[in-house]
Amino acid sequence: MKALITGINGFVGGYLSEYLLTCNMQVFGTYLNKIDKNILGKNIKTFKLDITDKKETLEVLKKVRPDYIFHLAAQSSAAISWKKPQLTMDVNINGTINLLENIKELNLDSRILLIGSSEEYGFVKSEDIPINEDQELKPGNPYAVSKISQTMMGQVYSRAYDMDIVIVRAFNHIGPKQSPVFVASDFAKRIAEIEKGKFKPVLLVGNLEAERDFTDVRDIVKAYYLLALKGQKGEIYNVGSGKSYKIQYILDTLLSLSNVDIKIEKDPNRMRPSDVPIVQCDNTKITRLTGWEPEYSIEETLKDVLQYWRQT
Ligand code: A2R
Repeated sequence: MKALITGINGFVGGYLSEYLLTCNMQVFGTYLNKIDKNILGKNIKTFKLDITDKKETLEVLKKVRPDYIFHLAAQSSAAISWKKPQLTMDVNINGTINLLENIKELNLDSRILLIGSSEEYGFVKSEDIPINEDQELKPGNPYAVSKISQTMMGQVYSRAYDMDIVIVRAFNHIGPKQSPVFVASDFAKRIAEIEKGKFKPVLLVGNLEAERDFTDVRDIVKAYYLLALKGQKGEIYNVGSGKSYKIQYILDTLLSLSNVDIKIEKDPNRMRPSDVPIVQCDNTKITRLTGWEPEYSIEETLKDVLQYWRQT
């Protein structure tokens, strides 16, 4: 079976490609900029592709004719979406439309997994926690709006053209190699740098009270694989651990793994006034369908994240 991963060079793409190879899939991937040398060494054929270019996208699909498409390519940061809303819409919405239109025009029967985000739910009230797939959508940033559009286009194309599309709403994922724009990587990277004597022992933090559902990226990619195999056409599935942790717990766990004495200072620039207090996934739908369960504990994941930054 042939699997095409758009955005193979990203955080999730690296783990997903490794996992699919272990499942005996033939893996193809697209990247926008420079390809990671770790991917180059593997048995994976890669294509340079800007997903906003419909013709380029067509060429890749014609060459691969994939059985499965894992559409990860995106402008994936909510923070960047405030600075680059047009780019975010272009890549996340028009890029997805290019992909879907080309698959339709080529008459491919590929199963397509569109990766959306828990950000689509946005401002959820505490009584609606944990969040299930029927929750009303109240997006709080341009990224969330772009992913809502992607999800809705997926449902519309699945219904109107009978395309084999399955939609994911992924909650926060963490793990080694994640960009330090995300909180756990940010803390771990700075702790590792302090340990190496590169900075004085002070860690700047934002809102430590927010509670988020963190899942190890190595568990996330298994969920994507299972949904590719078993997901129902046109359906949306939450992917998240079902447990939520305060950012304070992430910080305390990382600090407990280090021997250096670090002073914590609040940084007003890192405070987001619109932070939703709790995000927690109701994962009943995916667990019932596939039996998926996360295997990594948050403590194991954080240990691996800190270890990664120590070695980097
Ligand atoms: O710059 P590159 O080569 O690393 O590629 C990025 C790729 N990408 C694009 N690919 C094609 N055409 C574009 N115009 C374009 N813009 C960006 O998407 C990058 O490697 C990949 C996304 O990877 P990350 O930013 O690391 O996201 P992550 O955490 O792997 O998330 C995967 C998916 C995304 O759809 C998120 O929105 C969702 O899961 O949560």
